[in-house]
Amino acid sequence: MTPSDLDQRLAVAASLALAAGGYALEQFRDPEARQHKFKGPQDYLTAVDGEVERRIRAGLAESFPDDAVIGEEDGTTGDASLGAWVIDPIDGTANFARGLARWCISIGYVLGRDAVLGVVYDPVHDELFQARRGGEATLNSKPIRAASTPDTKHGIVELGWNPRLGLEEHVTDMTMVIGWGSAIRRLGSGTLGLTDVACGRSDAYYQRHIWSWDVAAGLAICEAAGAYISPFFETDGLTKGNQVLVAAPGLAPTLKTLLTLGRAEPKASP
Ligand code: LIP
Repeated sequence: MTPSDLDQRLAVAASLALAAGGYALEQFRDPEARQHKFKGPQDYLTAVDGEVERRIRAGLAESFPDDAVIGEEDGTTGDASLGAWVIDPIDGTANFARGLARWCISIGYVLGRDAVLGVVYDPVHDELFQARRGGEATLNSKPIRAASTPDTKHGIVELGWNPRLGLEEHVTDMTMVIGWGSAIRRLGSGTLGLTDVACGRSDAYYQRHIWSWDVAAGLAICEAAGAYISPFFETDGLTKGNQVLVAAPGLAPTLKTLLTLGRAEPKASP
């Protein structure tokens, strides 16, 4: 895929994220529209998730009818082995459902073992993150870079969690990170956890198991912003998920220790 192909896809993805974000924001402001059910323990689902994914899929099909698409709600269409769009229509669904303003729309493109482009839109704050391989990462068209924080003693680290993971794994990770002198947080959107690293609002995001749609766009943005990104897609991350670490360069050497503990096997698939 040429740089021009990537630029064309990036522009379409940004346009679709902005349009779908306008719809999602209207729904977010309506408590009735935020009614939700559960796909599993602490795994929220709203009607907005499905409608946002439908709108994005329709737009991609119009511009790139031969492209494969993997979405959190509607699965895989097309041959993803040749590259695929990877969509999380609403990341941070629990926050969205409960009226907390920390959620976003995530559209990435994965080619082989690399996330080669990503668009993340936070409609509440009107913040559009985007990047493509070989280009710069931007927030509302302004360049962003990972923080220059020198080490974990001066760091803020977000540890993602979900009930698919065992309590002991999460406690182990918290104990290690606090032991390295970092402050920890868990804010409920893995995608925004990654973009926080890309723009320097935090220094790392780690989660023992997370799905490809949560991270595909954020990984492309973090890589372009100069952050360390773990090899999420080197095994079967696209279909089975994987552990994910993104980190400011000063913290990466220490935090990579977390990766040696290995991917947690989810208790139940979605
Ligand atoms: C969320 C992830 C987050 C994880 C949550 C949930 P969703 O994605 O972004 O990292 O901890 O359990 O999976 O379900 O809101 O799209």
